[in-house]
Amino acid sequence: MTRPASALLPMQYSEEVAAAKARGAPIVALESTIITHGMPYPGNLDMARSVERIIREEGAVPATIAVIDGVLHIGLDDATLETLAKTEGAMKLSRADLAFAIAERRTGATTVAATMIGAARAGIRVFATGGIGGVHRKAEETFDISADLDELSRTGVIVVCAGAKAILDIPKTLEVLETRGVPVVTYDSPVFPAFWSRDSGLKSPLTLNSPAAIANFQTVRDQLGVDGGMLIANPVPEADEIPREEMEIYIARALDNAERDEIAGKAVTPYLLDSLFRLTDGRSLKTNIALVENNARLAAEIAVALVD
Ligand code: PSU
Ligand code: MN
Repeated sequence: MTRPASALLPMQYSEEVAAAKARGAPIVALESTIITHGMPYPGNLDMARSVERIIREEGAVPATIAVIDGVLHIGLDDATLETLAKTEGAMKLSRADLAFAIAERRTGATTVAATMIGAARAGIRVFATGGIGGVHRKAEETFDISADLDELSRTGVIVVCAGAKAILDIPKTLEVLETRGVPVVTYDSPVFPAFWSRDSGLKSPLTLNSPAAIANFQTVRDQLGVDGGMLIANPVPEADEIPREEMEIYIARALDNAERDEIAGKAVTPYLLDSLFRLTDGRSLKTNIALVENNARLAAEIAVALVD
């Protein structure tokens, strides 16, 4: 059945997020593709719960975003979070198909791009994730460039991540972000991080050392009328990192497997992540969870600084 043209967007706030909006409290958006396509169960559920807890501890309210049976949810209650973490057939939604899932009453998890759209629609300015999509290696042949990069250039949300994964071409990813006018700010370090590792071998375009300075930078962008998002890269804590040289060996193998299995399109990133979990005997998952938790904390601090 189609909906009448006059109907409002089917969008639902969790009670906690609705209350936070009503009192003007800081809110941090969270994506759901990392839950359904980024990590295996039950580690994915543990991660989803712990990032929500960390955001609350820091004085903000978490809003995990997903499409459930055609409704755009801004904030999930714990039972829904658990169901989603166990769901096998969820769509992986980006700008191209977020509206499709709502129109067709499907269930889908939001990538960075789709989460930014949902967050902006809900008036949420800060979003925490693990890693963003970017320019894939050999993109000059495959044209595989994540829609996350274009979204960052057009949608006004601050995205806190741990850098770009070395499964991507990091120099090309930074070039595209520069071309599109997306500020890339590394937190408390002059070098851009590479997800599992603190050092990508590349200098960060910009560096800031406090959540207040990041909030202030955003305020000046607003005053200047510069729209679009910004990317905050937060290096993984030293105790949890896997050195770059070591990861590179596993990454080379994962990329070989992907080529052999002729993986393309949306399936590439989930395939590579799964391959790496296996190749590292789950060690990459431990690091992945630690860095998302670290990002959730910083995102909450930025959200708090923005409302102060
Ligand atoms: N990086 C991760 N885990 C993830 C993803 C990226 O460490 O789960 C997901 C995010 O949702 C990101 C998406 O937006 O992969 C990018 O997919 P693609 O490369 O197909 O655009
Ligand atoms: Mn892609």
